[in-house]
Amino acid sequence: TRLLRSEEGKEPPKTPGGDTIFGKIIRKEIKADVVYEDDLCLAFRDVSPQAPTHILMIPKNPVDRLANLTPQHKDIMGHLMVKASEVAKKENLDGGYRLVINDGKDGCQSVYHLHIHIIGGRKLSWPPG
Ligand code: IU
Repeated sequence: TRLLRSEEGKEPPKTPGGDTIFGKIIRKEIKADVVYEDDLCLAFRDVSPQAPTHILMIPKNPVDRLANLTPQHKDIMGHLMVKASEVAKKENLDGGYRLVINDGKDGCQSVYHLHIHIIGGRKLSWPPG
């Protein structure tokens, strides 16, 4: 049987560094339900939420995937984590929540603009599939 769209990873693009749908969201060419924004990052609600709260936190300066991080990304990755935790607090996820970064096809990555999923609002299971 076919997997649900949300469970499917994609092969990375042949030419990395290209624009993605998240670039269009950053430039406001596509509407999104933005919950936090600053010079470095943007957080918006996932169009296909997998839990009562499902937000994506992305860097404005795109990095395609976790596998391609370098030491120069240390500051931005720290910023994304700290801001994700602040967003979770604002969403009242006091009982707990999860941050997820999918990498590559086997990791179920479908958009090649690195993003942190902020998932909560219900009891989550472990391990993930
Ligand atoms: P993934 O980790 O690359 O699989 O996550 C991509 C997410 O982006 C996924 O949860 C989609 O529902 C979500 N998304 C979105 O919020 N808006 C879009 O226009 C597209 C994908 I395309």
